[in-house]
Amino acid sequence: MHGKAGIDRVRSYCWLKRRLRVMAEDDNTTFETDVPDYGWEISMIRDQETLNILLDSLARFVRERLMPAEEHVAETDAIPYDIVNEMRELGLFGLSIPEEFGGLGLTMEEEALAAFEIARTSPCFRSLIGTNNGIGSQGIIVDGTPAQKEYYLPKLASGELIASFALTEPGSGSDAASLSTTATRDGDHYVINGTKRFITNAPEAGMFTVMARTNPAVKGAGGISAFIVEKGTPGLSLGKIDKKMGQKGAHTSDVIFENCRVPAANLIGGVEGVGFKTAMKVLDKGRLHIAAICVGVAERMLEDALRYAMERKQFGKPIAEFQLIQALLADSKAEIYAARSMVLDAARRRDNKEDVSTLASCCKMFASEMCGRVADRAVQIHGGAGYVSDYAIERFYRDVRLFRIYEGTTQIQQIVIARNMMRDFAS
Ligand code: COS
Repeated sequence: MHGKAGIDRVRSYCWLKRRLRVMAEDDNTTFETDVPDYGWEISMIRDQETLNILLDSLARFVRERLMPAEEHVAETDAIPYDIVNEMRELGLFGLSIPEEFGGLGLTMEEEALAAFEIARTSPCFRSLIGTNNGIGSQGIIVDGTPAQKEYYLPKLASGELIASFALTEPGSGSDAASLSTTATRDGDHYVINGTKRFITNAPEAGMFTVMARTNPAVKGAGGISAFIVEKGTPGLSLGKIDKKMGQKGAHTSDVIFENCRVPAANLIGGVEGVGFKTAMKVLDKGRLHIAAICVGVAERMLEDALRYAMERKQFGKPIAEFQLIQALLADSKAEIYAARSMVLDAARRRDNKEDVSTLASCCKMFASEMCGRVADRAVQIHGGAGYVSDYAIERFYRDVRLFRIYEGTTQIQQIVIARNMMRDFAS
């Protein structure tokens, strides 16, 4: 099984390599990597050459296919079907799904490096593949039964199925353990009732990872279990698509369960009462991934701001030559570098099987707040042009606001970090 997966992987990389060569021949450029040299030894990378090919192909895909489509996607609030298909062909839905289930099986560090590249364009593209690689599939990966893994993961890795993570409810956001959706055992089924809110990719999803209370007598985390619920299950319906501030092209909606009967075999891991812990483990990884995305988006915004500052002339010279503009550029560069270093360090530690709950929250908090500051400075550098939609920065400014909120607000990250510090001190 592993051998075959390895051959498939090499095949797919060879295919990528061939495709890159064809692309390079088409535009008469030489075939060479344009992925930055990160300047330090990357310890957990298993195969640097194939990783470079992957990162290079992502960089080119982002530059040549996704960036030119940004405005169209923002206007239509939809990612064109051919782009979704190309994302499938490139294996983007299965980046972090284990190779034995048809994914690329990237380590966390490799995934972070891939996220830096994918995030250099509108975040909606990442959002579409993000749930399959992250919060939508991870519950099955970390705690699923062998049968659940074998059935669902290959479909998620290929992009045949889109996964969604349904934790938040109208009355339960930051206080996730207070959720009130119920799952009542009835023979060899569970009957689910309740409403989930702001669920990313719900309109596109073929399956949902749903946290519901199986034991109403236990009010907190211990009464919660995690389920896989497929689209089309009677009793499952969606609310209208939310009108969001930004991230057009990525969709969220309510997911409503009314006497929705789910086979008992869909209880993740086959064990009741551990669903909250599954969700927290999923979020540890998700928070690290979002932090990596914040780094990539910030790099893009700074690149746009630098270009503008070099081209825009006032008082007889490019505004980049003024020291107050230089301060905005330099502060952003330094903060991005700090966030990048944090993310890679935490990712390596996760790959080394360390508990990174605290570090993932540190990364999510710092990188998302950093991203907000970089967006603000980039708008400032653009001046009046930054406030109108002719420049991408107006869109990015709205898009990145979400990073400080979802997968745990900055305030929740602070609570996680401080609580873990106190727990470690006490022990
Ligand atoms: N990994 C594994 N287990 C974890 C864990 C983690 N990272 N974090 C908590 N747990 C366990 C705890 O050890 C505890 O288990 P025991 O009862 O056996 O000791 C259990 O889960 C409950 O944890 P805790 O008591 O810390 O839960 P709280 O209700 O106090 O709150 C917070 C936890 C606030 C951190 C949690 O609700 C949270 O992250 N909220 C934000 C939710 C969020 O990010 N929403 C975004 C939606 S997804 S886009």
